[in-house]
Amino acid sequence: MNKKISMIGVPMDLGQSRRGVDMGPSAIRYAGAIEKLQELDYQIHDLGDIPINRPDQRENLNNGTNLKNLDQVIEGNALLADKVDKEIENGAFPLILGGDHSIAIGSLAGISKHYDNLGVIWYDAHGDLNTGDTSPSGNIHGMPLAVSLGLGDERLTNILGYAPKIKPENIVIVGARSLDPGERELIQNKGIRVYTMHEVDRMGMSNVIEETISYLKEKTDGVHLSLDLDALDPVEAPGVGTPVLGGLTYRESHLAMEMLADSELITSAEFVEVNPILDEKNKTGEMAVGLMGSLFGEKLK
Ligand code: B3U
Ligand code: MN
Ligand code: MN
Repeated sequence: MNKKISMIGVPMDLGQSRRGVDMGPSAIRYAGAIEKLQELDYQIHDLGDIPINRPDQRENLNNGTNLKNLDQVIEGNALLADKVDKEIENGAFPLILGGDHSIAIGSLAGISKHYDNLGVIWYDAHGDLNTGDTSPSGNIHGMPLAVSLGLGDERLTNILGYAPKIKPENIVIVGARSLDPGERELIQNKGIRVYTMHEVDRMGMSNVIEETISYLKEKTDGVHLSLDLDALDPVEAPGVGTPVLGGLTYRESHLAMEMLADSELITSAEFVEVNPILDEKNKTGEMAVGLMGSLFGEKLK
């Protein structure tokens, strides 16, 4: 694993409706992210937080779309994309702290520029494959994977001036258990690989990640891990905006991270949707840091 990590916080809460997820980067830092990575001998550069502009009025809809806070989400993601792009250029591993999952739009825009065939592991209870047309909520945090495939509003898909950012056959979704009808259709039509909770239960996490690794290893030249804390069961990670019962356990998730560490496949990562307002004594922030430790090879120490 690249020993030089650039940490970038994105205090974004405008991609969804619940307040508090903008404090996610602070909660993750407070839970000891930097110390943990230093213990593992990484050289870590904390770049602080991307400035996110507050709208005068939240959820004010832009002309002709149902996308909430569109201008601010575009603006924040464009800044993030630039920052990520520069850090990769400087040879660092970008580690992005959310913020709601809409920030993956900017992360992937900045990262994918550097790869011909970027792979993406989307660790999430949701597919985040909605567009304005299929979204039940208008919340952009339910859309970043679709946007990265080049689907949806052009101002989102075209951040950094190119689209699409990723190919459907380079995506693996793990932990899904809440998919909207439009998302299911997209998964079918595009042939996106999904391990829902059903597959995790039947196959076991070990086989799921083993298959994921061999699937992506052959055809990608880098793999981004986008980890939404709501992939985990809300009993263990209660500090998220849209908890869904029946999620991944602490143990399954650590195993997944450890196997990814062993594979040396991961070239960038983000931890999103930690909402300390909804949390119990920063349990979810601490979960994020624990998983980060495993992803960066704690077991091997
Ligand atoms: N699929 C729903 C709900 C949702 C997506 N992502 C989260 N919740 N965290 C939507 O609004 O698109
Ligand atoms: Mn998500
Ligand atoms: Mn989710």
